[in-house]
Amino acid sequence: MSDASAIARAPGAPERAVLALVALPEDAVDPADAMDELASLVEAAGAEVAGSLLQNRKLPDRATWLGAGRVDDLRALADERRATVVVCGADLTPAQGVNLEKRLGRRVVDRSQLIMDLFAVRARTHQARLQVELAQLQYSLPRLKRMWTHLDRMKGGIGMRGPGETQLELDRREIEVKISDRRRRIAVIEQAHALRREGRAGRFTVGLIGYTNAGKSSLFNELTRQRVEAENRVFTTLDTKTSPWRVAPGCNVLLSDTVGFVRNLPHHLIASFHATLQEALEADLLLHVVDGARPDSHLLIAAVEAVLVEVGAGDRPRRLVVNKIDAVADRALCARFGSDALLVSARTGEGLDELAAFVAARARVADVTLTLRIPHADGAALAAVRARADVLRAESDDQATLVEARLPPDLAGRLRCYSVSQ
Ligand SMILES: Nc1nc2c(ncn2[C@@H]2O[C@H](COP(=O)(O)OP(=O)(O)OP(=O)(O)O)[C@@H](O)[C@H]2O)c(=O)[nH]1
Ligand SMILES: [Mg+2]
Repeated sequence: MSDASAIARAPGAPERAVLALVALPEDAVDPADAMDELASLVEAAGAEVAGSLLQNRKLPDRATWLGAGRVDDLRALADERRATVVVCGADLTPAQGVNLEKRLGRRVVDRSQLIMDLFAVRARTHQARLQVELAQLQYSLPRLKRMWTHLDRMKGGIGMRGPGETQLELDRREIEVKISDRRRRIAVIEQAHALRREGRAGRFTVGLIGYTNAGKSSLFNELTRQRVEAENRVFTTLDTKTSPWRVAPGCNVLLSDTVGFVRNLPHHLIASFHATLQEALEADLLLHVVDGARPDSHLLIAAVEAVLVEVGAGDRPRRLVVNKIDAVADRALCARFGSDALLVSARTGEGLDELAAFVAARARVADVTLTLRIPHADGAALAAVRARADVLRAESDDQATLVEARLPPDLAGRLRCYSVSQ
């Protein structure tokens, strides 16, 4: 994977992109917001936005996505702005891609390619790299006919990084071999993950999920006192990190931070990021983090819910956490999130105690209250109680410590041999 290629540059200059969007009557998202989001994805991929064109249509054109007249306008705009690439804000069929490239005389990148490309640039871990590669290879398979011989010189730009770059030379068989190789390597990683999760059996786990840039990593850092990268840009996090979070005295849960979602996340990406997402999605409780300062937050919430359903996590217990409350001028507006929503700010710390108390209550639902007589000889058992149980009463004699405590179920099971409860 040619991660180092970054965005294709004429030496020194970022790639110049013209954006195109077809607004359909059924679109929930305001076209201006959709265009802004497309621009932020393009900029995050390292290109410069040189212009944009929007067309309202009842349906996309089967052959060229945009209507014929608008394709000519787009060509003129791209020529005038000296754009090296045209980025379309939706997925194109292989035929639409070929036709548009011919008519526009430059590379055309669709939304899936753009997002996969962005993931390719951001991927830091071996696992994330393999997962993006797999998605890109699968995407390229039905598009092999799209031989951009006329554009051969322009390798290495958005949508061309990673295996896409070699798409022109590889035949289907080679790609299929690569796909099965990546699948095999990802399966090995999935096994390691499953083992790690097994090791945590019995611990209450909490997953932070939400739209990209909602502030998940910032919250994770505040709550677990860790340092994962948090940035004002999309898709900063592409892997899953899990750390203990002390939600109450004697109550530690495991908190996971993971990759953010975006609307219409490419299916291939969702499928290949299965291993990464699994750790967060299998949590006992999901905290759905939304940027409360964004006026379109209800659309972001809906987009995240749609991805959850797609990955089979639509029925996981979850709670809405409205972040960036410090940036909301009129708090009354937060009523739209419903009375169950937890209002927080990772920046100022507001609401984080309430969030911890909420999670502690959930984690403790299954707790068992026991009175244990733990012999001094079993120091490990006493240490485990001190670390993971809520100690209500403790007294020692010369042989043992008598403790009354609320214990998580796995620990209660292990220590039941010391129980003196009725
Ligand atoms: N005002 C304000 N900004 C915040 C708050 N929490 C996070 N941010 C900012 O929001 C931006 C995104 O934060 P991240 O924590 O990287 O967001 P994320 O959800 O992990 O994003 P991805 O990993 O890209 O999905 C950063 O610029 C943060 O400084 C908050 O409570 N208030
Ligand atoms: Mg993050």
